[in-house]
Amino acid sequence: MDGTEVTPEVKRRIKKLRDEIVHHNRQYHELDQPEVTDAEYDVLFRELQSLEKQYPSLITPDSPTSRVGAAPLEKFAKVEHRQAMLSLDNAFSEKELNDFNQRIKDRLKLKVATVEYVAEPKLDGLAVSLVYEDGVFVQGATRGDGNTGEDITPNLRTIKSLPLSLKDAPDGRIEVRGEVFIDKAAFEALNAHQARQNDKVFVNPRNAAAGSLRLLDSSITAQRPLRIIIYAMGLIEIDDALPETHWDMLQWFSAMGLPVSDQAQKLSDISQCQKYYDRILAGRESLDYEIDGIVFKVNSLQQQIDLGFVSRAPRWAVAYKFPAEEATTLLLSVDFQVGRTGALTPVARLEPVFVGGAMVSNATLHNMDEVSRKGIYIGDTVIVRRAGDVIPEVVGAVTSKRPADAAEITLPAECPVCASPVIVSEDVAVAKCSGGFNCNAQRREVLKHFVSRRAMNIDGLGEKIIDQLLERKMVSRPSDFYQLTKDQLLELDLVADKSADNLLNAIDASKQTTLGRFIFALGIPEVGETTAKQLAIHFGAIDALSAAPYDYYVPTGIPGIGKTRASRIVETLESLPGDTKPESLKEWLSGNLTGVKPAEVDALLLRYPETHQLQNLSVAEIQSKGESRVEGVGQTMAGLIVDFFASADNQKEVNALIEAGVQWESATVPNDGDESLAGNIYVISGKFTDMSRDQITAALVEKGAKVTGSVSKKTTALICGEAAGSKLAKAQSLGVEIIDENALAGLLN
Ligand code: 5U1
Repeated sequence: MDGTEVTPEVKRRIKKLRDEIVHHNRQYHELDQPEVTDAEYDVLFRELQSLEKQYPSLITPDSPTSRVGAAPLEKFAKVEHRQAMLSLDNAFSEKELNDFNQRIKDRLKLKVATVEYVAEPKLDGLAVSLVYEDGVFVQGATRGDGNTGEDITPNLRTIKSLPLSLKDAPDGRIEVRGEVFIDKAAFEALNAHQARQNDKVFVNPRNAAAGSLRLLDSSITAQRPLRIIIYAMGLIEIDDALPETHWDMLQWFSAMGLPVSDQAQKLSDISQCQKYYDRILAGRESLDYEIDGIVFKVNSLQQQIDLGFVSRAPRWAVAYKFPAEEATTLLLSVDFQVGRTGALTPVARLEPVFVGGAMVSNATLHNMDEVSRKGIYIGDTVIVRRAGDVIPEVVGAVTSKRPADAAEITLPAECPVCASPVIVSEDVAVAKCSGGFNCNAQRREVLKHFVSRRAMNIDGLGEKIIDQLLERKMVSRPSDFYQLTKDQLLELDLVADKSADNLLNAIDASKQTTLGRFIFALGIPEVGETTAKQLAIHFGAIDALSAAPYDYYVPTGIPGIGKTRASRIVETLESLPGDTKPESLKEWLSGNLTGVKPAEVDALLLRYPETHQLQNLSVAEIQSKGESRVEGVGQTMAGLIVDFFASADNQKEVNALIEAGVQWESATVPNDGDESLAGNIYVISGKFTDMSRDQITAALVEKGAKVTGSVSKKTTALICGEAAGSKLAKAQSLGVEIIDENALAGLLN
């Protein structure tokens, strides 16, 4: 199809391409059932674009190519609305809703009959008007002041759910009104993208939608995930008769391909309206998009005409608003709260404001990165958000209202609770108090976490009691709970005889727990309930967990060797003769490992210099950055777990808890019933050739033994490899038996 002469064949091809693209758009954007891949879609789209470039006379305003945006505008042209764009009166209570219904009945002189309504969620977006001429979208405008808006046609064209032409539309003019908005998930993704690009992040989905629609460069709008829902008609000039009810009008719109709310419902009377409101309010969080209330409209269009308007708002409709989820207030100051792991969280102290159905005077600012990303200063007027049960947060600042003396929010150099230095590491956003367990705030949070329902589940040990126990120095570590006496508890305020007994019973009952709960209760940074369970299943014993080194979790392997090559290497190594001398290994490997570079052979030998080591390698050990052996435990978390158990204080506390009687059902590691080492306590130290330290731990634990981190008089034996160091000296001084690798093999067989 060369040349510029328009042939019937070119016309047919263009029509076919447009039909196909419109079809695929619908399958993808409306029905979520794509029939072609993105690449296949792109081929069709590009062919249409190139044909339109070649034959500009064939470009039509409804061509799907117009969705990618047009050349940037200098400014928006004004559009006079031939029929004013109305606003809505609000209702804020059931009484106000009933008053609205009564006014309608009075005006319509209906004594007993009920009024039928249609309910639709009130989207929190931007109202627009769309004009279709003979079924083709020709103009779209903002509401503006209701009489004059701005022509944003190129921007509206980019919205995938807005049909550029209507199905089976009558000739003439059809004007409809609706709301442009952004889904909650798409908003989060958009903001994440904006942040990555160092571009402006939006305060909420409404602002993102409004900002995107009012861009002079519609090719940027085309990249924004905008949606539209149509809810009313504007001026309609067609020969056909119009529907008689609002409900039928919505069905008509939908049949023409205009998107209408899938939550719209016809309701027989006003009591049904209240029920609808309650239902949608309760399920508001599960909707994909933000709504700020419900719009109720009289269903009969004749009744709507009879009722008419008062100034800018129709008498036949009302917006029954939900409690606002966002409000503005003053940021008075910022305090820093210290969490269980020492993380400092900036907390905004606010002039109290009613938001999301409650008074809010504190809101989280998450961390200092968030503070600078949001550009918030003390003294600012800020937007506060409280949705459902979510902790209130400061969304952003109203910069136009910033006072001259607004002060920067700065991280304190010292912990506000214990005055230890605050540490900021480069790789994580959070600042931390370095006081550890000596910091009262951290101590308090550790204790609260330990007793919490999902951890040790000690019923009745609330915040107030923990605070008193801490103040009176009756408890400073979790294991101290198990030493509490009734007399001590009776000294506390609000603890009577009966509740002291209950508390002691609850503490005692908590001793019988599960390994997963116990690991979770320890409060290892980042280790949540699920990971704690995974660790319990994987290791089956606390000793095996505490002995596992970093490399155990995330094998670091040989740089550059991926999973496929690692599998091939492991397969080949199976044929490595057992009697190969170390000095011949390099030759054997170079001759047998195909596709492995000499530098990689060297790296392999450096790490595994012995024949038997090479014969027993796993894919995970060779693969560079192999997958974690424990689900959910990546490099960062592995580091935190290892650090936790490397601390002598933490080891001491784990032992103290076990000595206090905390216990769980036997290990989840499969065991053939051999408990021959039950009751024995081993310590492992040094380097071993045949087994890794965690393999040794697992093998001992499987036979019922305990493996601990430090040598004491209770230690049965020290399993001693090469370069054992101070543990060996301690074992010798205490007269503890010392077992070498050969003797260990005998113990385990
Ligand atoms: N769902 C819905 N939102 N909304 C907003 N319907 C609706 N109707 C409106 C407005 C401003 O006005 C009509 C009364 C035309």
